[in-house]
Amino acid sequence: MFKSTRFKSTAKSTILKLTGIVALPLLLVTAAQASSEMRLALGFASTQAGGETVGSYSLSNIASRDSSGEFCLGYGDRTPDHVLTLEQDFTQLTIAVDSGGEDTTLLIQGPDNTTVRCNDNASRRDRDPEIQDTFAKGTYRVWVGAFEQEGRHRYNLTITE
Ligand SMILES: [Ca+2]
Repeated sequence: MFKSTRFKSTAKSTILKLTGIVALPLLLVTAAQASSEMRLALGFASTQAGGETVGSYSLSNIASRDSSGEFCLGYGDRTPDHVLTLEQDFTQLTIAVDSGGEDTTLLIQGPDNTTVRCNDNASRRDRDPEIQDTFAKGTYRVWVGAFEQEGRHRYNLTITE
């Protein structure tokens, strides 16, 4: 009788421990998949969104090169970090990443799946990326990657008209 109670108690505590171990990775996956959403109309001037690079998904899986032949580099999550909806056509937008000196990359897909823009380094001295272009009205998916796999870098994404 004593032995049986003791066994039950041990079994219960093992189940609780297992539940704890299983629940943690599920929470982390959910957090990594959340995309920040932005809607921009003409005249917004400038806006920012923060984030952190994480992941082992090679962004070259989305496109190996962009529409102008630039390589799509870096690693991130399978889902976009930011979803950007433009309510009108913009003759010029600058989308820049600032991680404070780390090596990050940028991939923008949209408004259709086949149009991709990529950048690794804004300049020879700046390893954060920047894309300046004309953007038609529509929804764009934005990935900020780390140049090295699993690289974790906090960044600010700045969009300027
Ligand atoms: Ca870079």
